[in-house]
Amino acid sequence: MRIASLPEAWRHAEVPQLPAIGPHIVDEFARTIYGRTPEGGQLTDLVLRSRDNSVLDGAADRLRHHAVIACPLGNLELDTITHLPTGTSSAPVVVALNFKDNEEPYATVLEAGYAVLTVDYQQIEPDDPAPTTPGVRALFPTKTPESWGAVAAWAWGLSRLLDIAEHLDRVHTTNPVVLGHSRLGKAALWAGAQDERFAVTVANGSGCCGASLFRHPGGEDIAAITTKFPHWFVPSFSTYAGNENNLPVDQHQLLASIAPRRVYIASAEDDAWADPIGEYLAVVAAQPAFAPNGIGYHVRPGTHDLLEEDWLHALDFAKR
Ligand code: GTR
Repeated sequence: MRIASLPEAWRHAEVPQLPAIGPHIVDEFARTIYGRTPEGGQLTDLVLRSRDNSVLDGAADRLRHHAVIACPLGNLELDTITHLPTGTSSAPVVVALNFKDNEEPYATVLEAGYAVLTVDYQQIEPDDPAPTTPGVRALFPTKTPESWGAVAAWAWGLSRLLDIAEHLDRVHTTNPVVLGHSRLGKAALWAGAQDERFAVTVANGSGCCGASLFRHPGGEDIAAITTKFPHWFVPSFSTYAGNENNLPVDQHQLLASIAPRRVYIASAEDDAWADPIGEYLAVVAAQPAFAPNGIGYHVRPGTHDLLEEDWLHALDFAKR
């Protein structure tokens, strides 16, 4: 495992008492935290809407597609954007949801040789405890106490982006990367745990219910996250508020569940709400499940953000 400049004080941090790494854990995470992802959701139509930034060879740097995904109770329609490195005929792909209505810049990522396929996360499921417009969860029947929360819906969306990537020119899906920041880092981890097509899973500043350990005190806890974001998880998850030690799982097991596929976790030193030390200790605890270069980590100075340097460290890891 490669760790870039670990803060001196962290070297003495100790992994708390944790549940053991073992098989069948993904199901336990579905039951207790994220909810069960239903079967179904088929890409049925993918229409190229526009190409921007034409360059000399006639290729395009940005492709906008309209995708139709047939679900049991209706269609989910997505407007995606694919950013392509100029001049490449077949680039490896990163699928990532974005917070910014598709308008996030990706220049550095493209320089690293990757294409990025992205969609605004709220096109998949509104980030609202009482949404006024329905998302994908309304397109599947029967709600049960273990039905999926919004984080799982976003994770499902990441898998559908990979379905779309499989149909794109100038992109290949050998060793695809799934990446997310913050709440979308939680979704990236849940997507990586469930969809074995993802070769590399990257979670940046993913914090509580992402990479950080529930049993390491600090930052956001179950009481805080389930009060503010009850729609993200199964309703019964809130019964573990203030009772973290009785939760049957902890997040090092989620990281380990992705092995032998590769995982990269990134933290920021002053991102106290995400508990960066708890993220680091989860990586330490998960490490035995991975091959030598199977899990990577960095912490950088600064606050809660997905910076160019975070992308570059992650993609450098992904390439190896
Ligand atoms: C915070 C939330 C975190 C994290 C973050 C984000 O408000 O408490 O769990 O997800 O939002 O997504 O920016």
